[in-house]
Amino acid sequence: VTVCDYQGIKVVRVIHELAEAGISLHGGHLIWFKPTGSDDIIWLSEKAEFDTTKAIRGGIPVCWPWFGKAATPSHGFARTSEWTLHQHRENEQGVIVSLTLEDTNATRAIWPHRFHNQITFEIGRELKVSLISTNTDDHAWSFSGALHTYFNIATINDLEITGMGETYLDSTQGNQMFAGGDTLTFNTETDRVYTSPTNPVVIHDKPHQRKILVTNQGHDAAVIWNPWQMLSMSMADMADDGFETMVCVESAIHEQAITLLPGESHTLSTQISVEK
Ligand code: TA6
Repeated sequence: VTVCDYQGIKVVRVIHELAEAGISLHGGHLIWFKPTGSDDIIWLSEKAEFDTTKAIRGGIPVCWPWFGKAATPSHGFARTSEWTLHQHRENEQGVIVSLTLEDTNATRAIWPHRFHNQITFEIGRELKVSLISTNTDDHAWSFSGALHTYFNIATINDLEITGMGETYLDSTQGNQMFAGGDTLTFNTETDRVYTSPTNPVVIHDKPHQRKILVTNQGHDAAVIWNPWQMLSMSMADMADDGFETMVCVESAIHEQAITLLPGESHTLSTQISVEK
């Protein structure tokens, strides 16, 4: 485990016999994960901008303390904050790296609460990411958020996702609620919040002859997003055809923001494994 300079930002680089990973301190953001003998599981935009005022396009952005455009900045400030490397250690399953983020004058100007966040990455044959949020203030506060994982896929035109539950809010259709959607294929912009999530969500990547299993905890929604061509073209940090090889499957707290009393903690996690 070393901390190195990567495109002008600090990245915790993990090289282990079971896997390799890179975690940016900017955003507390995992930007690559590659189990030994496998392709990259996580998608990182070829046009990603490593600018400390922006979120990195790809990887696992940490959306916190809110999801989406509930307030400004969009998806909260955690993904554009500088996290601190707390500790790293090894066990039989691989390497565990933890980063922390606490409130500052700047965060309290946006969101007036004291907090302690710890994000832990368990890196081995599988990847588990756990975000533990603790209320260190003297009053209760509420939050939502997401582990907004971008997955690397062969092609969005030959992809199926199952296991995310039946009902969903469709952001491309005025957030109307729909039902009956437990198998999803893609032929247009897709931005859905599955509101009764089940586990695991399975990404069937047939050309790669693999399934990616995503098991979430501490969430109340599974979000699935692909921007398709028009939106890809409008994003400076995404190639025009970038949408073809990515899909986001997110562990999200959406509907019911979680309320923490002083001293209380909540863990939001996502566990990612690959089956041939
Ligand atoms: O999780 C889906 C979503 O909220 C979409 O609506 C889309 O905007 C995406 O996240 C990316 O958001 P960003 O702020 O990173 O451009």
